Amino acid sequence: MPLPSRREPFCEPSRKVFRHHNILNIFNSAQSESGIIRRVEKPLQLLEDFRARFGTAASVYRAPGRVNLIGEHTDYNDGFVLPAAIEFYCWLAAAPRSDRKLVIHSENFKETVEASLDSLCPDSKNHWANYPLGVAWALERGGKQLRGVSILINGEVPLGAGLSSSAAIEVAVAFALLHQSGNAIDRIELAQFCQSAENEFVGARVGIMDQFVSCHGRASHALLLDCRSLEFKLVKLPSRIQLVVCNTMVKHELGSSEYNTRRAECEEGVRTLCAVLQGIRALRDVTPAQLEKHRRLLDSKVFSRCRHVVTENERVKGAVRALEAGDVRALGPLMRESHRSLRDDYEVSCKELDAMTEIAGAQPGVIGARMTGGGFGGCTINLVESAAVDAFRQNVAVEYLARTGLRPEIYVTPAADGARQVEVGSSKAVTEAE
Ligand code: GAF
Repeated sequence: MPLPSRREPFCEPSRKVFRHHNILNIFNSAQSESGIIRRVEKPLQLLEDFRARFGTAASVYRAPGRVNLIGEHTDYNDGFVLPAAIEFYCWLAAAPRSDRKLVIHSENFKETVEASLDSLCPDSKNHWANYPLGVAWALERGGKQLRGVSILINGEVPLGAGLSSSAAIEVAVAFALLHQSGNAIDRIELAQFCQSAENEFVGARVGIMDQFVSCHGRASHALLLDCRSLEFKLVKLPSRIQLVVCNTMVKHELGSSEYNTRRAECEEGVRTLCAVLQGIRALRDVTPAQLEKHRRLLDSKVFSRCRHVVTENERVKGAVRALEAGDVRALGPLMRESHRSLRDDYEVSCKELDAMTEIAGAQPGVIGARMTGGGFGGCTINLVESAAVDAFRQNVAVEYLARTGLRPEIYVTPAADGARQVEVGSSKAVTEAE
């Protein structure tokens, strides 16, 4: 998330108000008042742009960003997460080449990069191209035989907003490279390749949540993921509830180094607890009662970090139980407590996220509200009864502006399907295929 090398291709060097990006504006113009998205034109436009640039026909692929309902900063502790893919995609058109080159043009950055598959190495720090090149590097290193491919990218996941624009580009590129090179697609492996690209090529020590849900998301469902075994379960979301994402318009900047610091603090906690809890490998193996019992062994800050993680894992399980029992209201207190824990114990919130959550929580029809993603800016996730969504959007926008001076963006998005090839029909209809 907030790592400079991961998100910062899209960010500025200090914590700042989010700068609008073209594609975000395009997305907003495609979102109707009711929040329903119409984007049949998108793949057709992309194919036209591709032909104009590369002179050939192409195939279209897309991979979604994500919003996390609950389970924050638990993925790299081998814990549990409950994200959903969202209807904001990284789109790309791709066609094979006769050489071993990747030629990648970003419509967002209006820039083309060229690289040989035989000598892939990171570009300058924070360059957007490190994500697609890193994915090719990870696939080749993993033994996948790739061919040269021309790629045109158009990302509509808001950049720097904590909705995983990076995972979306990684997964879309990996899917396209494998497909164009005639490789079978194993979605678990795909997510792992993308995570390795980000960890080892881009240099950001992120967990696997974002890439995994971008691969495995399902419309109308959240996804419970065990980040150790990578077993997952789709959890149906109630149809009378909408996912409403509120963008504070503050980029999650401080997160860069702080994300790694949090990871290191969790690892320190595990090292210390190993002395008294034999066999533990990660905070996933520690219960809240065990942590409390051995509190005196830990530095107070490390204890707080660990407490967030071990209690958050319990909240994820509670949230899934509630959804499966049809008791969506029970998510309210869990989301509230998750936000409080992220703010006070993990210290990854900021005043804008706190204000947004507080304002949202006071609106009629709101089931639950919390920050989502790595923190230090970005978005909140709100579960809102469908009938209350219009008033929610209006009231939150007005109150947040009055309180912070920032004009928020508020997106209503269904839970979406994971990465796929998009078949563009002649009648402008879009059908989706694996
Ligand atoms: C970012 C990371 F990329 C994820 O792996 C996860 O750790 C998240 O922050 C916090 O839950 O999105």
